[in-house]
Amino acid sequence: MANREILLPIPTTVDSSNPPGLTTDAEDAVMAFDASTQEYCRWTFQMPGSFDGFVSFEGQLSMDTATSGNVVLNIEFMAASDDEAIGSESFDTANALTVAAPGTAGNVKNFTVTCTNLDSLVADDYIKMKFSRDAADGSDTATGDMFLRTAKLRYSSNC
Ligand SMILES: [Ca+2]
Ligand SMILES: [Ca+2]
Repeated sequence: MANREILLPIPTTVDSSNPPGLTTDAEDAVMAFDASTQEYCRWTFQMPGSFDGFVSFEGQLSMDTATSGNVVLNIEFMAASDDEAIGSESFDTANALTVAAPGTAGNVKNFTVTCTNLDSLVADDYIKMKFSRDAADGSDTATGDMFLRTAKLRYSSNC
C-alpha cells in the first residue's frame, strides 16, 4: 500500500449565496474566505480505482492581514456509488481542523486535515468535496480574510 496525491486546481463550484472571493495575492490566484460568514468552494471528481481507505485533505493558506488567532477549516464529503442518485445525497459530518495563523501576514501555512467522515466513500465513487472556513465557530478568531492558495488530496492506494 502506498499513498498517492491528487493536485487540485482552483475549484469551479462555489456557494451560490456566500461565495468566497476570487482574488490575487503575490500575483497568484487565491480564494478569499471571510472572517465571520461561512463560505465554501467545492471540487467534483471520480475517486481513483486504487483507493483503499485513507484520505487527508492538505493545502496551503495565508492570512490577508491577521498575525494571530486561529482559523477553523471544514472538509465535507458526499460520495455516490455507481447507479446511486446524486440529488438525494447529503454531505457527511464535517472533518474539522483548527489552524494557527502565522505571526506574519502573508506567510504560507501548510495544513493537513485527516478525514474520517467520508460518506462511505469507496473506489470509483462520484465525489463532491466541500472546503469551507467555519468562520462563525468560536475557535475561528483570526481577523480578515484567509486565502486558500493550494490544495491536494492524499489517499492510500492498493497499488
Ligand atoms: Ca453516499
Ligand atoms: Ca471568525
